Amino acid sequence: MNSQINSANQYLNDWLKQVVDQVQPSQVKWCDGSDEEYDQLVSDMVASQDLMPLNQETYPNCFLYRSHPDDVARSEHLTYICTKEKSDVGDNNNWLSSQDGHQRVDPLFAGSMKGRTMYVIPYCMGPLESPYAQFGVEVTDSPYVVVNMKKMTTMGSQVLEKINHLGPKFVRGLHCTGDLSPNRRWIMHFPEEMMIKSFGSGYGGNALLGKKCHALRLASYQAKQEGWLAEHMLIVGIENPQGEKVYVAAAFPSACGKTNLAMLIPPESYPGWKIWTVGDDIAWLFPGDDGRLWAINPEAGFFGVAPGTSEKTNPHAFHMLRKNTLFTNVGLTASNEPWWEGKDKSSPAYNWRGQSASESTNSQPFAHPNARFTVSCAECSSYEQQPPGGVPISAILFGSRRAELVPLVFQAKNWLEGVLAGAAMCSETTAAATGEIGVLRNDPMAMKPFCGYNFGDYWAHWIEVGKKLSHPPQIFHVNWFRQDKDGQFMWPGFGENIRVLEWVVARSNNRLDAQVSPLGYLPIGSDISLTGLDDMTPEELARLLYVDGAAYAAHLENVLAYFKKFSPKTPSVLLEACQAMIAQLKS
Ligand code: GTP
Ligand code: SPV
Ligand code: MN
Repeated sequence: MNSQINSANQYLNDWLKQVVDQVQPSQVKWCDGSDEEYDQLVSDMVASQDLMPLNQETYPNCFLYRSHPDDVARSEHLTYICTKEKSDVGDNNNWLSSQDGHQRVDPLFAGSMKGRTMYVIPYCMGPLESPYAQFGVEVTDSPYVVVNMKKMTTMGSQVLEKINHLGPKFVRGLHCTGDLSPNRRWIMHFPEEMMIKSFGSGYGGNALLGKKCHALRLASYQAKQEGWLAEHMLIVGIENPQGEKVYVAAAFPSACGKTNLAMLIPPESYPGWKIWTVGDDIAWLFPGDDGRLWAINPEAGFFGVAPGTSEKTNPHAFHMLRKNTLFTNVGLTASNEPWWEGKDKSSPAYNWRGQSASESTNSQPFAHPNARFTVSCAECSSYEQQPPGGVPISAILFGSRRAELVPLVFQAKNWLEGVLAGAAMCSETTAAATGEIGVLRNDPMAMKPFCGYNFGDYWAHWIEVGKKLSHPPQIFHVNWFRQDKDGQFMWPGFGENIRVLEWVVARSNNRLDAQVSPLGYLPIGSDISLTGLDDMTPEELARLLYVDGAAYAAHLENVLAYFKKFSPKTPSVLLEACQAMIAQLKS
């Protein structure tokens, strides 16, 4: 077996030989990333009934994967960052010493691929020719992981060619499916060793190691050392009717609207406006020599939430899903088409576990709430091929899912108050992670599950990055999810979010006045256009923009207590900015 470990990178060979000795696969397969390889894996998985072909007339080259019912979302409580010092990692993460981390998982990997094929996936995060690209090798026994990585990253022979010349500078990711018991599941990160060991889950963020494990947890750690940021952000280009385009990055927690905003189609009342999709989940942000902040999307595909995706809410996504798409945990119609809540007028015949409508319990959704689609960026009609050097960011949005309190939009007065707005984010939990849904928790910068180091150091790093920018992006906070007394969303959201983006762009270009408030700048009511939004009155808009000073101050008191948990690492300027804002809100 070891004779097959013959790359031109000795560091890679040494690690792979160790892995082979540990997991004892029956064969090793180097993934070349070709379409033929993908097709072969898909047909093997269809033969073994791990994948199900969907209706090939209406959904050509689309397949359904049903995961184990206990393996449907990220497992945050089983996710660890392992370092020498606990204080490097902070209370925002589960920590083990590196030694203990290895000791906990290594016995599970022993002999874990006996009788199975070990796939070696050389992958690249970011455009292959980008100076910002980062490389990794994922070893897995899951063909589902291989076919997903093919869509989500650049992978295969051309990447190995690059890794051959990298020496030790690539991430080593070891993944094994195991028996999928949550009792034998760990997602361990070793940032000091550029290593990930993931055992016992086949699900997206736990198993596609290029995504959250590498491009956020390890990358954020590396970015701190090197002076850049790895963030849970979408990237869009916003083009106005005059043809001017600005780029915006936005951090919303999982299942809080990144994919939807990234593919927004403006309503008819916004002729000439167009949104270009650069990325929908992760952004790497670099201070440029010109004092601006430059962004790349390290991913090559979308791993998006299916429920709620419709012709009306997200037409770009709805159409790109009609071919070449892998679906995970959606329901099925009688004609073998994928089905999810909020899709269209069709009815489901089977739920995500394959039970027929009569067998499935009433009131249970037919698609799992975290059912996903995997599709290459190239399939999206609004996708903009990114330049290797990235795109310049004019505005950053932080957004949370808040039924109450948080206004539709406000603009921070400066970088520091923008960092405060991001760090103060609280959001209701969603089905993207296992655990209770709808629980309000602190989720600074939408990075609670993804920051690979101590939040105190992270906020300090954000402040430092701002100091390098002579032309920093303006920072905004948005909330699409405010509800009225009857629990209805007050803001129509989706395509109508362009109305807020229009204000964001105008403010970023210094083209519009605003009201000054303790929170920052608020729109003058009529500056958020309601043209064509027939069922919304200016009074309703005013309610969406209303800030209850006392209640907001109380929220920030809680935030302040949260910040202090990370002291002495929490920057004192952040604490002071928070205290000053509380005082202003109260007066
Ligand atoms: P992850 O992939 O988990 O990081 O999620 P995401 O942030 O990309 O969220 P996504 O865009 O997939 O949206 C998640 C859910 O929120 C879907 O069910 C959407 O239909 C819903 N949603 C997205 N945008 C809006 C909006 O503007 N208003 C409302 N009410 N719901 C929205
Ligand atoms: C998220 O949960 O934020 C996702 C899906 O984008 S996963 O890849 O599982 O992290
Ligand atoms: Mn995400």
